[in-house]
Formats: sequence, structure tokens, C-alpha cells
Amino acid sequence: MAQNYSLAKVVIEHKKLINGFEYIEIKNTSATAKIALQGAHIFEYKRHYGNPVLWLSESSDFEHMKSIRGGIPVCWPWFGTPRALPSGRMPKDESLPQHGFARTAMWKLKNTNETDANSTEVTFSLSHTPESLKLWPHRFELELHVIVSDTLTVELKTTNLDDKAFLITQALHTYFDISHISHVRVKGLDKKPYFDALSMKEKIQDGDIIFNREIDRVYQDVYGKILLIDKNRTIKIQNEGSSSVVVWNPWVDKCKRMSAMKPSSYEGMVCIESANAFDDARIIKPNESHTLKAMIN
Ligand code: TA6
Repeated sequence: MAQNYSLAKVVIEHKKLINGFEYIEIKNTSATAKIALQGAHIFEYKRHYGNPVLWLSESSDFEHMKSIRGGIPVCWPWFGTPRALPSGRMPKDESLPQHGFARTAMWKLKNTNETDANSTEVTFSLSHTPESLKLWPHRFELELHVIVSDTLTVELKTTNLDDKAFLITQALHTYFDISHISHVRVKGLDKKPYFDALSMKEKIQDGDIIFNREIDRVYQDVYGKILLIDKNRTIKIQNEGSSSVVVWNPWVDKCKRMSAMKPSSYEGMVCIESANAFDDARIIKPNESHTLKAMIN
């Protein structure tokens, strides 16, 4: 069942994998992208030049209720494990899914817009269900607005449909495709405070981030542009509605223990995640909204 909304250069197609896994494929004169309805998960974005911008694991699942390994998982309404208070690094609540439930929920394709030949917009939505209310007792509407062009723009808008305020933490958990982990450095976080999830300690970044071991950090007070500098290209990330950024590479040992990763997968990816995490958690009042936005180019 393929519905073609195709003009000369622009294609927006609703497709299914052989196992019925649904996604939207976008092609325009700037780039191509693939977005799964499960999790409104962008699992491919590549411009018509250079390597793909997003990394996708060769052994990723495309199955019901299993998060895709790679691309941009939407971590919502909590990043990591749910926390009562922004500063509360409380013991893990194993009964609740890591990184929330939105990334394995089925979203709806709300609308599409072919702005012009090189820019295409799609919007996905997700609302509370009896299942979600058991995991998280709040009524909400979530929208993911994506603009596919030379820049990939992703806006995650949370609206509180409840009669009481609620707190969220979240992340656009972006996996970037890189030439090799030993070639890259991350600029833009110098002197920033971060929580080191490995030592569970607060630290201050000194200079650029280079990768020579497992790194799992939540940076705070980040308002400027982040640069991912690789051998042949620099990717720029600018966030809005956010002051926290997560930087992660599992390195050798954790990579071996992780689902849908090959032992060498850590060499070809790095996560730089646009977030509202820990102290950057957001309290949203009834009938109000908050938008987390990432611009990647
Ligand atoms: O964002 C970094 C992180 O929280 C790491 O600790 C690691 O667990 C990663 O997310 C992947 O999580 P996942 O639940 O997708 O396996």
C-alpha cells in the first residue's frame, strides 16, 4: 500500500517493510529521510552529498515495541530513568522503560507539507492512551515536527492536556555517523558543568571532547552551537528550548553488552543529544506547551 504525494522532485511515501513495519520516506532536492511511525523515529537522513548524517546500526531491529538502534530516538517523558525531582538522582525504577515510552509507541502522521523542491515538512502526533496512563498518569499531546532540507530541523512539542502541572525530562537522542571515533572531537562544551554518569560525579569540561574511553555525560548551561568535527566534515548542532546536551559513546565493553550493536559499532557512531535532562527538566502547566528544537547541518 503506497500512497504517492509526488511532484517532480519531491516524494513523500508511506511504506512498509516486509514485516509490516511502517515508515515515511521523504526525497527532495536537498536530502532523503526515513521516519518510522513507531516512535516518530528518524532512522535515515542523508543529503545528496557526503556520508549519511545519522548512524543506523546494521543489526538494528525494526520490530514492534523494540526501539530502533540509531537515528534519532525520542526519549520522552523521561530521559534515562524517571525522577521525581530535577536534582533527584534517585535509585533506578526498573519497572519503567529506560528513556520513556514514546520511542516504542505508535505515532500518527498528522500532516505533510512540500514547502518547496528542497524542503519538506512532516508532523507526527502522539496522545495519552489507557496504556500510557498506567506508566505515566498524565494527559498530553506530543508533536514531532520535522523539516527535511540541507538542515534537518526537529521540534518536539509537549502540550499538557491535564488539569495539573507535570514534569518532563526528554532528549532527541541523535546518533551521528562518523568516519572513526578516534578521528572526531566535540567543540562547544568547554568549561561547561556535566554529570558523569559513569562516576556519578559532577565535573567541569576542559577543552574539546575527544574519545578514548566510554563517555556518558549530561552537560548543563549549554546555549551555543555544538560542533562535531570529523576528518572530512563538521556537523553543527544548535538547540532551542534546551540548556542540556548528552554526549555518549559506549566504547568497547559496553558496546559488547548492548542490544542491536556489533562489537565494532562504537567506532562509527557518537551520540550528541539535544535534551531537557536532569536540572534542565521542564514543568509544564495545564494547557501550556514546551518545545525542544534541534537544528542539524
Ligand atoms: O544517552 C546515553 C544513554 O543514556 C546511555 O547511558 C546508554 O544507555 C544509551 O543512552 C542507550 O540507551 P538504550 O536504552 O537506547 O540502550
